[in-house]
Amino acid sequence: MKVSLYRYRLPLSQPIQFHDQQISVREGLLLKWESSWGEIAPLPGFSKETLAEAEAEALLCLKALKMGRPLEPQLPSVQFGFDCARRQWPAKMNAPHSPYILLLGSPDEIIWGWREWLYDYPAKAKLKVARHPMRDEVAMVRELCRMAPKLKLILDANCGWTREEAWTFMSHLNAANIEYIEDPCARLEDIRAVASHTGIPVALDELLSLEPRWEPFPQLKAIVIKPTLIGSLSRCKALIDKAHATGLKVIISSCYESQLGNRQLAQLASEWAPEQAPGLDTLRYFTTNVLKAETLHVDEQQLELLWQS
Ligand code: OSB
Ligand code: MG
Repeated sequence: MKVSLYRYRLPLSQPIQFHDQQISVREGLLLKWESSWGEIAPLPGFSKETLAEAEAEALLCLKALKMGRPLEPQLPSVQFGFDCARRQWPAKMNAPHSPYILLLGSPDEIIWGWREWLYDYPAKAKLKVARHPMRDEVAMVRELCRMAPKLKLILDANCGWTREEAWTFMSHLNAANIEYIEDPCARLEDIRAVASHTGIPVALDELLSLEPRWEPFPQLKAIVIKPTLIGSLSRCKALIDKAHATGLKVIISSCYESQLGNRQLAQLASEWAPEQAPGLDTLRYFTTNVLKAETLHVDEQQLELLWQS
């Protein structure tokens, strides 16, 4: 059996900021298992493991396998990459449900950029909040809803508000324009409290990997699954089954994986949550492609070979 591990470095069209980390180049690993691929790309500021730790664990597991003593990876991004590389993918991948759009930037940039859509705007768009002064963000949401009255907004606070801040912001919203707010606060009990007081629907994303014992509550509308953060495909599937069993929507979402990982996530989304627009619009911020345009096969020339069995 032939296994290879590669590293990629892909420039981004604008720097992206997560918690305390900013990146302008996305780095990750691609694992080739016979002719099948998987991606290992912990996201700085989000994943608990670094790329160096993920690489060390992947190498450890591959070397153990070569010695005939297979070891299963423990880090979420490595579990996801190994599971994808060992999965049977259909010869013809499903046509993905088109993702909702992801708009990054300051409130001014978002409003300015929105003008390009004129009357032909998308049904759903996602924006980050809890990053700029609250007045500006409230004004941005109002202005977008004025320009695009049928638009449904997905807002994501990335756990950035206290209970009081979330309460203030959410009391200014008109529930009719809001699909849901992801992770308004860092604690589940605060999210429950503000959601029930304001009636604004919420979704859990980051909190899912921190709070494995979450339970549904009336304003909880959806859970966001980022397999790179959750880990093995069976763990993702168990979370999805729990959500579906209680009537929650499931949004399969990316973490700025390359085109390879994004395509696999689109396939998983079409199998696991076919009725739901996935959160896969992160590719918009890449300027080069690890896949060859004609064949959509991985362009191994662009990659740095780290290890081969
Ligand atoms: O906060 O949801 C997030 C991407 C990387 C890390 C965190 C997040 C995201 C996204 C992905 O927003 C796109 C999406 O979920 O729509
Ligand atoms: Mg989120």
